[in-house]
Amino acid sequence: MTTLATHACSRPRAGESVNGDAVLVRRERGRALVAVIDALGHGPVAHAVAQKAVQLLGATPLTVGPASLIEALHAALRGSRGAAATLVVIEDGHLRGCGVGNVEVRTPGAASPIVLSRGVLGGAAIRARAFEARLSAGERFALFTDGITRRLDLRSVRDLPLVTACEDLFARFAQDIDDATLVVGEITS
Ligand SMILES: [Mn+2]
Repeated sequence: MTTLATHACSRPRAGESVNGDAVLVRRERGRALVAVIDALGHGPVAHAVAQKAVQLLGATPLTVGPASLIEALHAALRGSRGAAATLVVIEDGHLRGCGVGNVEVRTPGAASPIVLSRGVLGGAAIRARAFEARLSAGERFALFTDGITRRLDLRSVRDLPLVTACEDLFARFAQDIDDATLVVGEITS
């Protein structure tokens, strides 16, 4: 069984009091789900959409797999302003994920370049493609919204403990112009 530690940093765009980004980390038997949602726009309406996504992901069994979780989100957000989301399910040293829109994922050991599907969850038809990577003990991955610059480099903090590493990256790469969210996960055994 894979043991996973995570740390998340998230804050609303400057001038907003609620966050249109959301993070969910959830464990179910031998599996762990890490999901990052970025509802379109920002402010209270985006916040409500992101929370709806969290609620749905909190109530869906992880056995269905990442592409089905994304499809369930797509259906649940229909009629809303929509969202981008990327999620990964960690199990037995494997990371399997799926994303629609621009929530980025960084992971070592990916079998092929990770391609996120275009589109908006809740909007027009999407094609949910899953991606996969192997993760060994001590390895880290990151999910982050577009409030964080893509220059983010996990290797630059590899000697720091997980919490410090996440906070350091967030301090350096989060921007005030959008809600910003970063989750770093580490396989601990
Ligand atoms: Mn955003």
